[in-house]
Amino acid sequence: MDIFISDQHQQHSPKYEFYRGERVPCFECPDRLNIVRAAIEETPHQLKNTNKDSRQFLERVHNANYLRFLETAWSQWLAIDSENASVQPFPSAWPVRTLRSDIEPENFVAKLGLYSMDNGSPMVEGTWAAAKAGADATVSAALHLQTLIENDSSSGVFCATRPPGHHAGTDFMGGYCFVNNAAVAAEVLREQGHAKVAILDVDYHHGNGTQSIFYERADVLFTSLHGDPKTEYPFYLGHADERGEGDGRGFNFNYPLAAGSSASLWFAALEKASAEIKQHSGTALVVSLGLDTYSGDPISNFELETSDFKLLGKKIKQIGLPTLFILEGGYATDELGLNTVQVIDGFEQN
Ligand code: Q9C
Ligand code: ZN
Repeated sequence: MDIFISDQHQQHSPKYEFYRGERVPCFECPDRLNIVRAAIEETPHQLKNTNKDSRQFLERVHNANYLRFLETAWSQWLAIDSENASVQPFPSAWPVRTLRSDIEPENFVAKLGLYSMDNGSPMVEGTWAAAKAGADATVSAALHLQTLIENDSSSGVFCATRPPGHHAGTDFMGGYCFVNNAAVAAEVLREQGHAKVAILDVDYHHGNGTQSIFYERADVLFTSLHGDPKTEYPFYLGHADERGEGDGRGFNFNYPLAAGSSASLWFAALEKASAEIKQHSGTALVVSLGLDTYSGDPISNFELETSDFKLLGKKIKQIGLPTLFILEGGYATDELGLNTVQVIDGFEQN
C-alpha cells in the first residue's frame, strides 16, 4: 500500500491540554506520527510525496472566516503581548444558546471561543502550517488513490497526518482537530468523478465534524462506530437517531456503543456499518482511522487488541471499495505504529 505522511506535523507541538481539571502533557503529540513513520519504514510500503495544495478543498469544507482565523490566529495572539510567544491560548467563553455567533468579536479569546467547540485544541505557532500540510497530504493521497483506481478498483492508500481532523466542523475546531481531513478527502474524490463517496469513521470518538459537514447531503454517506455520546466525548452528537436531514436524510448512520464494549460487540457494529456502505452504491471509501479503540488507549474505553486491527483491515477490504485511510486519534503512542501497520497488512493480505 502506498503511504503518505505529512512532513510538517512536528510544527504542531503544544505542551499542555486540560484533563480532569489539570493541565497535563498533550496526548496528541508529534511522537505519535514519528512512531507511525518508523513502523512503516520497517515495511516494504512506499512513502509518497505529500505536496499537492489543498486550498480549494479546504475552502469547500470550511468557511472563509474560520480559515482566515486559523491562518492569522498566532499573529493575533502575539499582537496582544509579545510574551505570548511561549504561552498557549485557550478559549474561555463560548456563544452557547441565546448568545450571538453571527458577529465576530474583536477580542482574540472571544474569537477563539466562537471558532471552538471545547478547550481541547491547544494551538501553537506552527499549528496552521501543520494542519495545512496535513490537508495537503490528504489531497495528495486522494489524488493518488484516483490514479490507482484507473488500474485496479480494489486499491488502498494510507495517509498519516496530525493533528487529526474529524471533530473539526465547517467553522470550528475541537478535540485536537483544526481542519477536517476526511471531509477534504471526500471532496477530492467527489471532484474526481465519484458521484457517491462513503465515509467510515472508526475512531473511538464520534466524528461530529464530519457528520455535520455532510448532514444535509446525499452524495457523501457518513457511518460511525464510537463510544456512546451519553458518556463519551464529544457528548453532544453521535446518537443513533441522527439519520441526516433534507437531501441527506437516510445518509447518516451512527453506531454508539457503551464505553467498555468488547471487541466482538464492536465488530458486530462494524458489520452493520459495512452493510450500509455496501448498499449505498458508492465508488470510493474514506476511513477515518482512529486507533484509540485499542485496549491500551489512555483516554478511551474500548477493548480492541493489536490482532483486532489486522481483522479491521481485512473487514474494510471486504467492503470492496477503493479505500483511503486517514489517521485520526490513537494515544497509546508506543503501540500506534504496530497497530497502524496491522490495519494496512490486514487490508493487503486479503
Ligand atoms: N482534554 C480524537 O481522538 N478530550 N480526539 C479528552 C482531554 C477529547 C479526541 C480529554 C478527546 C478528543 C481525534
Ligand atoms: Zn478519538
